[in-house]
Amino acid sequence: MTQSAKPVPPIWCPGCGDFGVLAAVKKAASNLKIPVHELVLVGGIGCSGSIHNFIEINGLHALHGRLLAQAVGVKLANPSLTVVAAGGDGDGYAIGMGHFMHAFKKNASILYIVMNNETYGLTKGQASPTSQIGFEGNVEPPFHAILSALSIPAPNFVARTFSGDPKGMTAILEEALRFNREGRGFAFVEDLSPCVTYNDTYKLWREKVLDVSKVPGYDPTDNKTMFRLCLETIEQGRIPIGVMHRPKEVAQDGLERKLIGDGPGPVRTDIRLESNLAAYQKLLSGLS
Ligand SMILES: Cc1ncc(C[n+]2csc(CCOP(=O)(O)OP(=O)(O)O)c2C)c(N)n1
Ligand code: SF4
Ligand SMILES: [Mg+2]
Repeated sequence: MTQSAKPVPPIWCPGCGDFGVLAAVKKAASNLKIPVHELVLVGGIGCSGSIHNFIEINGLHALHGRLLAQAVGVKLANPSLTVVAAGGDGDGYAIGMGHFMHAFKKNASILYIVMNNETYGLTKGQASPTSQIGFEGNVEPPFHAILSALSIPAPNFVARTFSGDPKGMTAILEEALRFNREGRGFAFVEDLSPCVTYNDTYKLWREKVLDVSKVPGYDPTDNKTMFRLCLETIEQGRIPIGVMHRPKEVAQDGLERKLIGDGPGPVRTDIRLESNLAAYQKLLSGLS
């Protein structure tokens, strides 16, 4: 068993949306009774990425935009762990974009939470890939991560939450973690997490969020339906939240199972020479 670090008080600005994510992660993990030594949180670089310092957990601070590679690595090394990657919109959708798209294809059973505040909070409020046109001189339309997620035909869990609705967020994180722990694959949850210092969107988002489960035709088992429904919701000036993809199949489809099967993974495999001598000699004889 590893020893988890003791948490320190959050250094976030009072009112930052990331507090809601911290509380919801703690509550969801405790509701599911996940032992601390089985839980790993890989943080990105940014205000959001420091979340692992504020919770009693095995934490790892990844390189900027590379938290998914590191989180998938942790899962493949020891599939019995519950692995959460958490970072910002800059981290995930700018420098980390390549890894982000591949994560849906790879489908390792980890949870990725993006705290989207539509800005680079830590570096003092520049425009990010999700910023609205006009924010800090931005002239580009915002990137919609949920639409990209839904465009990939993979059995991932996809959802969006709002820090102004902590109850809804906790329920969704709980479902996502359950999905991971059943080995069913990748879970992506984008949380709308206002940066009260550089981009205070609380009031606007509270008025505009729309729970997609209330929209006629809602069917989270069907990507095509949900892509259209979310796109139309955005075109109407609303912000879709809720579960966007909940695959029908209950197959244990995670990458770790495809690569490792039911085995314990490299971390728990006996790699001593004396235990593997016969296999080693067979390998050598094949080379001569
Ligand atoms: C390789 C590299 N490039 C740039 C930076 C500077 N940097 C630190 S955090 C950050 C962006 C943070 O924005 P986001 O991921 O949205 O997190 P937030 O602070 O908004 O939670 C950048 C560009 C860095 N640390 N490393
Ligand atoms: S600068 Fe913004 S994102 Fe960073 S802690 Fe403060 S409110 Fe949160
Ligand atoms: Mg950000």
